Amino acid sequence: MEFKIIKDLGIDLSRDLHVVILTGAGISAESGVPVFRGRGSMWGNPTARRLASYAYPPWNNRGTWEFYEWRRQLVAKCSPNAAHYTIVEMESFFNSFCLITQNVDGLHRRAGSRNIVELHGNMWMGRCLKDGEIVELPETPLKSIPPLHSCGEALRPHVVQFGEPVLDFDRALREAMMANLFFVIGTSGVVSPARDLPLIALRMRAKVIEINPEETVLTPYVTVSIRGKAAEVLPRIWMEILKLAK
Ligand code: BV8
Repeated sequence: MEFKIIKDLGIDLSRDLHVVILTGAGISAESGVPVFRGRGSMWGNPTARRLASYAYPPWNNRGTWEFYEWRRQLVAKCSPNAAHYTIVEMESFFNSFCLITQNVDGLHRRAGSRNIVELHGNMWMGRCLKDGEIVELPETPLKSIPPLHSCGEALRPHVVQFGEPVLDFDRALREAMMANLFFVIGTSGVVSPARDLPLIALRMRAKVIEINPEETVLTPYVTVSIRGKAAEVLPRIWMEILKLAK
């Protein structure tokens, strides 16, 4: 099934394609990281619901950090899966490639992705509310809650909340506009402006492939939508592309 899809895309598969991948929480589902909406969502967990209710602006308060520290400790026990690693292989194969993720779990970086736009930030980093400096916070449990910046000010999680502008969107937009082949993997497509990127790529005549076990709001618009799990489908699609690429 995937073979025919790739062959029928009607594009010359080669290293020179500009390939862009947008991922959402679903790509980490098979690593054991809960998604945000639908089946297996984080909100089915009463601890997550309770802790999230204490998270509030200015985001460097105790409640916010206890919520993110709970998620950091959960993610620390998870590993990247075959879909994360396939994306690393794709990054080294194509001459122009960009990974854009909505995920804050850091699993793409742990798998080895380098050319990456983390639209919603990264829970393994903190941001100083005084001078805006971003610092790595790799250790869990944190030494103090809230963690402190070297300037003495408390850090907030370097994670974008609703109503805050996403990070590096100009770059993500440029990449979507230049894409010939755009994958959208494991996202419900409900959060903007991330969900606009595949639609912009489509408008610029890119072929857009969606991989998701369920239909999403993007499904009616994409070139082809494959029902399936990222860690199962993406490696098989990648094998077909390698066979066909000149
Ligand atoms: C902004 C915090 C402007 C980080 C998150 C009314 C209408 C339209 C838009 C709006 C509106 N009101 C407000 C808005 C804008 C708002 C928005 O889009 N709201 C939506 C919900 C209506 N967006 C924003 O506020 C953004 N900022 O617009 O700023 C601005 C500009 C200038 C100046 C000031 C302001 C900020 C968005 C960032 C929000 N941060 N969370 C955190 O703690 O993680 S959003 C949250 O949802 C996560 O970050 C997550 O990344 C994001 C998207 O979710 P998905 O990744 O898609 O995950 P989800 O669970 O939904 O879906 C999982 C999918 O995986 C499913 O489809 C499932 O089927 C699939 N799946 C499951 N298993 C697998 C799988 N797929 C493959 N394989 C599997 N095995």
